[in-house]
Amino acid sequence: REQKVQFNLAQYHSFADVINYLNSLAITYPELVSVQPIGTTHEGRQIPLIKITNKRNGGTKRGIWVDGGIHAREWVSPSTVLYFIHQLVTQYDKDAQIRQFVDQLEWYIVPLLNPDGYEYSRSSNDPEIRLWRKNRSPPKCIQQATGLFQPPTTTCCQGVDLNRNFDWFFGQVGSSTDPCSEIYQGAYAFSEPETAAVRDFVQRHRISTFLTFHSYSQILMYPFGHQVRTYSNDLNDLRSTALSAAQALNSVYNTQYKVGTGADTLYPASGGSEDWAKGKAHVKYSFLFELRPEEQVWDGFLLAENQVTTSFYKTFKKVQHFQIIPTARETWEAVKVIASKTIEL
Ligand code: ING
Ligand code: ZN
Repeated sequence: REQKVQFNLAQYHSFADVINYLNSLAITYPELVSVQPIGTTHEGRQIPLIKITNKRNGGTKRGIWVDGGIHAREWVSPSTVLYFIHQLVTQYDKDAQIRQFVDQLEWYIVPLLNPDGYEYSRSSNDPEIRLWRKNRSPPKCIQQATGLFQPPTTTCCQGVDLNRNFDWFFGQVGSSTDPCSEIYQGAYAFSEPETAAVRDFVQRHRISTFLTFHSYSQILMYPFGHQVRTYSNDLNDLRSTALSAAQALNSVYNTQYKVGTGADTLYPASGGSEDWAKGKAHVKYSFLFELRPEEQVWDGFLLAENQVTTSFYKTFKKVQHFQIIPTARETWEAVKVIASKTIEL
């Protein structure tokens, strides 16, 4: 059956290609896979969710939520999540551990949570477009003073930072009320169809583990990100799981990850999905991955598919590691550790 579903995981794909891939998996592996839309974006795209579980054994199973591509320019995130989907579906018959994951868990996976932003970022190499972060919510306009006795000008900008739009200390820190800002939080929590879709789906299903994938910086974060030195009361469980996951990731190519909260490792920011999942939806395990490359790289969103394409990587030594497949492979090892912990709950 693997030959029937052709999809090159080593390349970046359009939204339409991703939809076709998910649908062909559902047709080819009907006993494991279903695909459903969880919401419709401002530009009218349906956000697809793929559910992977062994449908022949019923009963209530724990759910694992996985999303990629919440930020448009972080292209390696959806690619990595698509690799997970491929592993779960095609290794079911070949790998006893994967079979256990698919038999005993319900995987709810959204590889492209922000399809409007993603397609926009693919539409040009102009940095303003390729490096787009937000969704494509309609223009919001603000009056700006230009000077004494000058008429104010009106500026209109599109897009909300979806990872500032969740209901967790919304609008408090590391976010902006300026619609032109890259970290514009939106008019109110869950104002956006993409974030409202996550909220509704997670609240209506039994989700034990929430995993959200970003790039870049090589950090595995646990809650909370809105304030330094602020943790959930089961910090020890989250931290030990994250450390085991980071160690498993490291064992593949020796990639070094930092482990900690977003506030302690990067900067405080409120309104993030990982914090909301833990603090408001009460999932047990909530983690945010910042994938390759490491923090110090300046053009890390332009992670090469499988060749050295960007100026920076030409001069960089560990070039072969900045690729989709190695990034996905090592990250999958971390996800398997977290999935095992979810089964043990
Ligand atoms: N990084 C996350 C962001 O949304 C984050 C990381 C979240 C840091 C919450 C601190 C708190 O800013 C990316 N990739 O945008
Ligand atoms: Zn991000």
